[in-house]
Amino acid sequence: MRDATPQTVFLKDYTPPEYLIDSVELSFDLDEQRTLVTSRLHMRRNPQSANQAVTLTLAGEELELVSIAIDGKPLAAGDFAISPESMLIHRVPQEQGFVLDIQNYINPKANTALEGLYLSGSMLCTQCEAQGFRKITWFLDRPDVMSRFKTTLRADKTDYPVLLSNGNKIASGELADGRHWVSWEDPFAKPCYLFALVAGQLECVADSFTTMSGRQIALEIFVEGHNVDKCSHAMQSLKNAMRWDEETYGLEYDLDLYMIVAVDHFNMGAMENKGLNVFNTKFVLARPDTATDSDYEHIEGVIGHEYFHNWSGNRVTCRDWFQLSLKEGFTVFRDQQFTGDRTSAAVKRIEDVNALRTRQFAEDAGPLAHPIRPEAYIEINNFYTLTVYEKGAEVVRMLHTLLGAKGFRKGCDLYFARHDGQAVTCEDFINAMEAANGVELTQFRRWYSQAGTPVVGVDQHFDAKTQQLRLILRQSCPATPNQPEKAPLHVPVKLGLLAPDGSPASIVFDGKTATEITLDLTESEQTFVFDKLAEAPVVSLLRGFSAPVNLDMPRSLEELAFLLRHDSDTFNRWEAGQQLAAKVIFALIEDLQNQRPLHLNALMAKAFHDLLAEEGDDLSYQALLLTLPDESYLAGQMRVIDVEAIHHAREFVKTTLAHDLRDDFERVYRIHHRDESGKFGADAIGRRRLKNACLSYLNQLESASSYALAKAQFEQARNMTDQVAALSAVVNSHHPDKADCLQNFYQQWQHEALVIDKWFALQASSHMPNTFATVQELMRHPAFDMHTPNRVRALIGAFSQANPLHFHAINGEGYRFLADQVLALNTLNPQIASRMVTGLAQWRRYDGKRQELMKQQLHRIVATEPLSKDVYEIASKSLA
Ligand code: 0A1
Ligand code: ZN
Repeated sequence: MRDATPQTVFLKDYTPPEYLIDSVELSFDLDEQRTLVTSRLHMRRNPQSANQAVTLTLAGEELELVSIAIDGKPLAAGDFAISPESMLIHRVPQEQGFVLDIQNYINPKANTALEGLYLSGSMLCTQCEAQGFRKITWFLDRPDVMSRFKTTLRADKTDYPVLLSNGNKIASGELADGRHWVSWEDPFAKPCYLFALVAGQLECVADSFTTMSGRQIALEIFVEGHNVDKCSHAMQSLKNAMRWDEETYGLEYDLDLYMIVAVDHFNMGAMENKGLNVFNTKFVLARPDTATDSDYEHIEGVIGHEYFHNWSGNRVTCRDWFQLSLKEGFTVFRDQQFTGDRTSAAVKRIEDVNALRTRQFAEDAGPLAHPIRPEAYIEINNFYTLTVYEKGAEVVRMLHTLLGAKGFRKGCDLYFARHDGQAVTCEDFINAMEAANGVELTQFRRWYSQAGTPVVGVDQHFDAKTQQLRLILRQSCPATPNQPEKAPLHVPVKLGLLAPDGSPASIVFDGKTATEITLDLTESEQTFVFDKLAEAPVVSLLRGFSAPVNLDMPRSLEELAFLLRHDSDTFNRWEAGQQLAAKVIFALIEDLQNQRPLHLNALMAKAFHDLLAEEGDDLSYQALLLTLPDESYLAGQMRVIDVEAIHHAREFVKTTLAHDLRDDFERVYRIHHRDESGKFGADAIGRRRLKNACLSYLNQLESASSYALAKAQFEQARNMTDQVAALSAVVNSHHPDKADCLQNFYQQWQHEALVIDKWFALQASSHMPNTFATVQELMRHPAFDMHTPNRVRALIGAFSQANPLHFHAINGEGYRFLADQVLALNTLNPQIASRMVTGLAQWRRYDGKRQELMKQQLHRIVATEPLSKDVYEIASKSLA
């Protein structure tokens, strides 16, 4: 909990560690409430450190000391001092290395924050990133201290038959009183944030993988007995990831064993601990009847992400936590490439950009904006952000675009060769890219230090006489906290030209001819001239979303419809449809605000009619083309967010399209409606997506036949994608059987926690009128539990982050509710509490009344004592 003034940590204050820990011998006498930790640290002074002080400061929190000795000699009370966050040893041997022995007790059961060693159900597990290891024992808990770990676990054999840690199992045996022990050794030096242990009654699903050099790796997934039938997809995903990293990056796995453990209680998605990943069950367990197609894809993506960390994160790690994007931005980029290769690259890119623009752009435009390499933090756990992860991945993607796939690979090869076994910085990554490609990326580096989303404005002039198109690009970036002035960035702008008939036009630029080029926008304003154009072309700009910027390029509805029909760039084709819909919706919002009657623009209906007549081969992509921009995406485009007008205008478009094109939606629904449960090929998934997109439109009709359609699909579905799509339709309508459907679904799935999470989330995000009352009722439901992060996210998270209409109710009940829950979580699980506060951070974007109501709740939170650093930092920065 918070001291009087929480300290800020600054990047500029970084200094190398004064001491090093070459190796560690840990042993654990495991017990739910009283685990004894025995630690032997082989330490020495760091020759790289300039500091000559003879004191040693170790981090440690919530630990009960039993004994401490240096080189076998117990320390006297006056030799050291313990504070709530550290231990200071006044004098340690300087000349040669020394051995520090510590014994301490910890209480896993009392650990509801889920960092350090904690209980998940009846299983003991650890989470050490970022600074959880200090809740296990006193240590130099910083990523630039890398040590070899040997770990022995002792525990009751009945309660904890499986005992796991990093590396290879080297010995095991029996003890008296029904206890047993297992020893593990990790041959690779690592920072303590990658340490892990797991103990429990677990079943093992085993397989193997033969690496490119012919080594056989044992693969083991550990789950509770009732989940053994939901591991095959995760296992296949792991093998796919291992092969992909060999083929794409030339990177091979290094240990002989790779273990994954799935736990019910986890603050994040998963964790890349060396050789022993710990996963949120959400990203492991899948069976066709319990997991949706999107769940299947996310599982493969997260399994890939953690696996790829073995190189980008573990073999080469971060020097300090300000460099977090070094491993996260890079690894997200790698997992995006992987999923793109495994599924539809077009769909994956659209999904990623959509998430970036709706969520990261909001972060970048608000009080919590920070560069992908932050310069200061109070609580590092608050910096596992969309900016560090998703914008970080965009920055790596821009390097890939600028250097080309081959050049990027050369840069990666050099980075891994230079820094294997080291803890390094983002600067080292760019240096390797430069050196391997003989280029200079001085200006590009600004992406690491500058926060905010740049705006790129466009002017174009076509001269029929000279047959030239002049394109004037301007860039600017709004001020962000502590960064009032911004310098121009190096923005790669991918471009194509379309002839008036929709065919690609040749690009003659700088004396060269191409069908697509990448412009280097480096100045605040720059003019690009294209030659030999007989007619004015239509410009397709920022193809593939080649840079994380806001493009300010006014276009007519006709031009957008043209691009939606003809653009050969799958991203920009989809984008044209989104812009078209957004433009139509914004016009309707104005009509609503001025009490004018609403009419749907005929061009929009025509565009959708054409889309529904199309027979494309990527049906998931077709489904995306039919999806209207999200309410939160639209909100991000408004100066003052009008939650209600956005909702009603968007609903009006959806309902009118459903009425006008009912036959088309029904026809496409029928074409693709069939039972392909258990099939996960692109075709089967695409058919489900397209069909369910149609269902969602038809559901707007609120008619006997639309009710029958949803109900029939709900009852007949034999896969979770179709079942949950149908239930969502029922929940988001006045369906007469809503209560029954919800009840039946609950009955059917009450023993599958991940499915019940969907049940909570669906109800919490419904736009139907009585949602807030339902949410309050669900808080009292026996299956709701504040100690389970997935459940909290499913109910409180979904309501506050995926239900703008009801969360932002003008009477302030949503805000009050959220603050109540934040304060309840503050003492229980600060990380989850602070994630929930972000629902209030965007208060400046709303009208005066809502601003006041949101601020009131933020003030209430900040005034609470005691307040965790996590919540304090987010709430106070939101108000600043
Ligand atoms: N490194 C993990 C994410 C992670 C971060 C922090 C955690 O606890 C505070 C847990 C997991 C990843 O990127 O997958
Ligand atoms: Zn990661």
